[in-house]
Amino acid sequence: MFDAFTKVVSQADTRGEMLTGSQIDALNAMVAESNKRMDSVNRITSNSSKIVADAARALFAEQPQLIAPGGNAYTSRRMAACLRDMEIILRYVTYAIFAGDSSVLNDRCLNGLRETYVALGVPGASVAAGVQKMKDAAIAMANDRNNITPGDCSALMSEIGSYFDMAANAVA
Ligand code: PEB
Repeated sequence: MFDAFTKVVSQADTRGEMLTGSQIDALNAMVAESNKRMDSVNRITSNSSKIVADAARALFAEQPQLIAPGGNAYTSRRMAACLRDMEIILRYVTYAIFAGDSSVLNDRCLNGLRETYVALGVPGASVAAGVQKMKDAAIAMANDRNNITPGDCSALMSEIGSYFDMAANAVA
């Protein structure tokens, strides 16, 4: 598991080289902007239950066959597993945002997830649709200009979006 710093160190060490000026500049810029990152993680984390529940409701409204008899989220046990899965994915996405690196998400959550879903008969494309709904809600919250000093958050928002996309693409 890497963060933005250990990733750069690991890559430099693999090549047996000193850190480059541009690597140091990039990490320096990340530190300078880190309040935005921490605020985003804080907002998403403290609204995680709402993000999961709203995304699940919207998913089941769009794909009612999932909760009809015979559907993969039918019965309370499978509904609970589904909500739990969405919460797990959101949790790992927040770790990746915090670390500024996707390795924790990839190594501990997404690796083998597609195969798990195939084996269980869980429709991966539906999980991906749910993840996309969580992405939209999370970005709307993180990018809400109320009660903050407005600034340019575009790079961070696209980074946040990329972690959700990674999760969706891993199971779609
Ligand atoms: C992944 N999900 C399920 C299982 C596992 C995971 C390992 C099987 C064991 C269990 O039921 O608990 N676990 C999960 C995960 C990690 C992990 C992400 C990462 C670290 O350890 N069904 C739907 C929706 C979707 C869904 C589309 C969006 O119709 C999910 C929610 N996952 C779902 C369901 C099950 C499941 C299991 C319904 C139960 C399937 C079953 O038992 O038939």
